[in-house]
Amino acid sequence: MLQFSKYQGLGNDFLMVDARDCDSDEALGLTPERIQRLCDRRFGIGADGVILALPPRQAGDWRMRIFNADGTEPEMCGNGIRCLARFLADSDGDQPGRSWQIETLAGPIVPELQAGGSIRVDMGAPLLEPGAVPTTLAVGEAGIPQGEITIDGLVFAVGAAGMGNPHVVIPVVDLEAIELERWGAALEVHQAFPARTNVHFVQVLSPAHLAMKVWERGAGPTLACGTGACATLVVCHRLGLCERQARLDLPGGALQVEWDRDSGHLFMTGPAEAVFDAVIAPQLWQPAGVSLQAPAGAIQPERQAESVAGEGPIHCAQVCVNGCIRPEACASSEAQARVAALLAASSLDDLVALATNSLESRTRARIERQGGLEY
Ligand code: ZDP
Repeated sequence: MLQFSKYQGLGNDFLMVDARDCDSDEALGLTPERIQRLCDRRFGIGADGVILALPPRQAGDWRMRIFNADGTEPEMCGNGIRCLARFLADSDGDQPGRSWQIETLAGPIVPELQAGGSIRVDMGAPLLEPGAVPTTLAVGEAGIPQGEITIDGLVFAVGAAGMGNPHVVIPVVDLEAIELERWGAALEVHQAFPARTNVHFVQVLSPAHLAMKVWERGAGPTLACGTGACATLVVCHRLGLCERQARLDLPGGALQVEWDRDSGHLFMTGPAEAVFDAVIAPQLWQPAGVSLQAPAGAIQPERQAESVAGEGPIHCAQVCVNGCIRPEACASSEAQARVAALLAASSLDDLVALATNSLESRTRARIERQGGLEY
């Protein structure tokens, strides 16, 4: 039974999985195909991505992995890390002032709970070397990768910045007039961005107030993008269009972003909210076309040979994916016997009540911490 929680930050929504006691990332069995199915808004749960809270590998408190709705794995996610901070706080009972060092593929990122419910994140320094974004655009007068990109005969003057993940930023006069679906999709896969890119159109309302629209790599149009808001501020500031600190209005709401002069780091402040806790339905977790009942003897030949010949412990999560291969020696046979006994002694109603109680106790704890909202 895989529990997850859905969280959203300015309408950028994620399925959060607490895997902090998981020995290996692989043991979770999260494949690109499963991620696509979970994130599907009609046939699945619906989300812009899946986020895992994992044990640290270096000096961090925890490690985060994020997957886009298409199953690809970006380096970082600004809205996602705010959601992760709120999720950790809800799970562990943390209070304002608490911060964590979170390991990501973009390096350590530090979110901090603020009084009033928002989360301020030290997003690190932007990457402005073309190779680090990555982009083939050369560094221009503004000291950032910049240039002109032509699509269908239309010329876009663009700037780029990396926040661990790639971003292209296009200042425009009228945000409303932008055909996001058309230009976002084309720019995401433009050859100037070999790892594809997130795409942001921005209109300058005043030097401390920007409005933007987001097309996310691997997810399409989303309501907000935290790394994108930071990249947008950097590009606009370098182009002389805004201050070092600004409010950025996204379709899902506003973020405050500051590019600190001393540290060179970006600080992003915004909300993150719990939506619901639940359990993934088994059929959503199965590989397509595979029944829930493991077919007898359906073991991959090389794995079978290895396990029969091999001594020592078997890693069930890897070797026994299609069913237990050595039930007589299975380390978890005792656990299996307990489950079998529970199933034999419980009605379906009892089991549903059991699952509901565990979710309900988590929700109740959260509500109590928030000062006792009534349903
Ligand atoms: O770089 C990418 O592939 C993005 N889709 C990752 C997600 C970024 C996000 N929008 C953010 O808030 O930074 C979640």
